[in-house]
Amino acid sequence: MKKKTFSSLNKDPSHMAAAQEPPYTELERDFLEPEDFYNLLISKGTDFFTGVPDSLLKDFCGYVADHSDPKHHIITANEGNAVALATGYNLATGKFPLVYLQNSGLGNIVNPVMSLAHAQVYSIPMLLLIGWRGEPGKKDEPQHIIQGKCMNGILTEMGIQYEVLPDFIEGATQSVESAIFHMQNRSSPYALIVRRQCFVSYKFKNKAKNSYTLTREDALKTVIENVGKHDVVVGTTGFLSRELYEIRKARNEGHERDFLCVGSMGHASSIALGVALSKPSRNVICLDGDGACIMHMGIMTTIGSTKCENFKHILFNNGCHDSVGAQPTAGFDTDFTKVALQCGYKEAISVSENEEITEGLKRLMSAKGPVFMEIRIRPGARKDLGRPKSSPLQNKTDFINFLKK
Ligand SMILES: Cc1ncc(C[n+]2csc(CCOP(=O)(O)OP(=O)(O)O)c2C)c(N)n1
Repeated sequence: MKKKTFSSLNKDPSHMAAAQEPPYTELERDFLEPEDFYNLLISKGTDFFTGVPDSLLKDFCGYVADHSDPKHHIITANEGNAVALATGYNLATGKFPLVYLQNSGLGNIVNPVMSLAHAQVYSIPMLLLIGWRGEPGKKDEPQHIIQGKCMNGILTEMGIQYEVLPDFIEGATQSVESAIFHMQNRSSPYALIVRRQCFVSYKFKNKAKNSYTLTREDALKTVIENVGKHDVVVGTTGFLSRELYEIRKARNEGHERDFLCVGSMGHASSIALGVALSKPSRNVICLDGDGACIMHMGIMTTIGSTKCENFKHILFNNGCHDSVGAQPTAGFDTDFTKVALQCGYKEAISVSENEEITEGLKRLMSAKGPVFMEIRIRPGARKDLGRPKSSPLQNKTDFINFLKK
C-alpha cells in the first residue's frame, strides 16, 4: 500500500498542535491501490466488471482490464448498455456486478436504471462506480461543472443510495460492505462515488496498440487543410476537439467554423446533421471518434435515411478511448464503411495515410452525401496539448454568427 505525504495540510490551524512536534509535522495519508480495491471486490464475490472508461477511474479500469478475463470485463458502447448487461449477469448468476462510469454517463443509465433495475421494477442489485468530474470546489472543464453539481441530486431522485469511496483500503472495505448489505437487503443499485486522485496510479499494460502510423493530430491537420472556408466542422468529445482548437490557432484562423462537442459524447454527428439539414449550401463535416461514434451508433441509420447531401462524416479510428486512458473499443472489430453504406450513406472509404486523406477528401467534399471516411490512426496525444480558451457560450455565439454569414 502506497502512502503520500501532505505537509501542506499542516497549514490548516486544526493541525497546528501536531505541527509543533517533529515526528508529527507531516500527515501521512493512504491512497487506494487499484489492486487492493479489485481484490477486495473479488473477495466479496463481485467478479464481473462492465462500463465505459473515465479519466478519474482510469487506474482502476486499467487494473481490471489487465486482470479480468474477457468474459468478466466488458467495455460497452454506452453506460446504459452496461447497466442492462449487468442486469443480465445478475439474472443469470445471482452475483452483484460492477458498472463503472463517468458521471457524464449518468444520463445514459437513467432509463435502464429507472425502468429496469430500480427496486420498484425488476429490482436488480449492482454496484455503480461513478467518477465525480466537476466536483464542487474543484477546478474542472465547463462541461463537467453542472453535472458535478447535480450528480448527488440526480442519484437521490433516482432512488440510488450512494457514498463517496474512501481513499484508503479500510474505509473502502467498509463502504463495499455497506453496499453489499444494501444490495442483499434492498436488491437494487448502490453507488460509490470516486473523487479525483482517489486511486494511486497504475501502469496499464494492455493499452490499445496498433500498427497505424498517423497520429490523430497529424490526420486532423490534413483534414483541416482540405476543408473549405465556408465549411462547418463539428468536433467530437475528448482530445480531438482540443487538437482542433490548437490547429486553428497555429493556422491563425478563428474558431468560429468549429462547434466543439466538449461534452455530450457520441452526439457530434447528430449536431452536425441538425446544422447540415438547415444549411444545405454548406458542407457540414462531423469529426468523430470511434468510441463516440459507437456510443450512439444508431444515429447513422438516421443520417443515411435523411439523404442529407452536404453531410460529411469523418471518423478518426484508433480502436480505443484514447482521451481517457486508451482502453480498447470495438473500433477495429467493426467495419465502419460497411455499416455506413448499409445505413444509406452514398459513399464510404477507409484510409490510413495523409495522401489518401487528401485524395479522399477532394472526392468526398464534392460528392453528394451523406458520405463517410474512416481514418485509421494510432493512439496517443501530445503531452502539452492545451484546452480551448474560449467558453462554450463564446464558441456557440461565434459559430451562430459564422453560420449567418
Ligand atoms: C457519456 C460519456 N461517457 C464517458 C465520457 C468520458 N470520455 C470522454 S472522451 C472519451 C473517449 C472518447 O473515445 P473516442 O471517441 O474513441 O476518441 P479518442 O479519445 O480515442 O480520440 C470518454 C470515454 C464522456 N465524456 N461522456
